[in-house]
Amino acid sequence: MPSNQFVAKSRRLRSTIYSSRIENQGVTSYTIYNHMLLPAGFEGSLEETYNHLKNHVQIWDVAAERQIEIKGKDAYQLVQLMTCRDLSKAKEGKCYYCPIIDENGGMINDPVVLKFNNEKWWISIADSDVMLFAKGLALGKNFEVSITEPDVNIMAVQGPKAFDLLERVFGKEILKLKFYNFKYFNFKNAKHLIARSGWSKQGGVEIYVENTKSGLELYDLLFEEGKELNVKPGCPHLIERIEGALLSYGNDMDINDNPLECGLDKFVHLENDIDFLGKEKLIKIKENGINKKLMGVKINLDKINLRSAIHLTIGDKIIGEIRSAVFSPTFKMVIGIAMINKPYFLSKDQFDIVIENRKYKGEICDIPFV
Ligand code: THG
Repeated sequence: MPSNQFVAKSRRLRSTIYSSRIENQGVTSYTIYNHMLLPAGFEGSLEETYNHLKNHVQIWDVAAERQIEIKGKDAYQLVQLMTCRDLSKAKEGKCYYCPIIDENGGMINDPVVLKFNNEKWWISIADSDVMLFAKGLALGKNFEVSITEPDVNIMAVQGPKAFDLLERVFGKEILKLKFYNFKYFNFKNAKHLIARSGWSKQGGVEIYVENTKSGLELYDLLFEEGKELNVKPGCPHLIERIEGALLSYGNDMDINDNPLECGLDKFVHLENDIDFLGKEKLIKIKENGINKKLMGVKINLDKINLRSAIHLTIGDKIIGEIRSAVFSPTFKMVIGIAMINKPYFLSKDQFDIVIENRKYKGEICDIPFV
């Protein structure tokens, strides 16, 4: 079957400030994220780019992680209304991974939230229209806030040699940046917000570029200075992110799942005196217990290509569905993230999965994978 379909680019499927560069650097596929191009592959096999990410340093165009800026007198109240994570004691200059939920506790998004001060926040969103949700809430609640999507284009520097590279450009000061903290650093007459974060478990930073000219000069310099370190362009990596159990909104979970079902209990604060949508619902769900849960699965297979969720069965019974999966060179089998129904997530049962009319055996396990 021929498979040379292309995505037709247009203003609506927005390019990023880095698109022309990565297209000269060997990007081979895109996905669409927040109505924007997000690179999904570069030259070399998936396993080669995986090994490179785990051993060297990569620069990623993750501009599709859009910022929703909430500014004004009621900014804290609005941000808190959207998330079940207690932000009442959040500190300026820190990032917070936060489930955003609706009135039923359903997941709307799972962004990184940046606190500048009580009256200015950025919500660094995964793939859903948080700005519209925030605007609706602010209008309904008569909040005094402005809600915008500023032109911020993140480039991530990820991999074990990320700080070797960053030190060459920003000096020793950058080494002091702590995990999930952010600070402004000067480069060529502009300041760039840099956070120690990123969608890999290999370490590194994300540079929130607001000044395009300076940002592109920085992008080029990182590649120049990184030659000795074997720097390469890259993108969020399917194998690495599944092995690290970093969740992907829209793939692993959506509005039909609540944060307790997603295993995000650490970020669900029901005891405190804060006001957020869906709080009563989540309290009830916690009391009654969840009916399904995101779990790991391991399948005796040497490749898989998931386009949509596939049912997992025991006998005639559907016990859940696999939502993301990939062959892992580390575990030497297919690993995946699956929503498993009660009571099967409690016992680590063996299941069957049918792919192209053939049946394979797999087993349920905890995530992160060990
Ligand atoms: N960085 C920024 N914005 C983003 C992402 C990012 N927006 C979209 C998407 N990624 C949001 N989703 C996630 C999912 C997981 C994590 C971050 C964003 C993550 N989790 C860490 C972990 O699980 O180890 C840390 C969580 C914590 O302990 O606070 O990093 O990557 N700017």
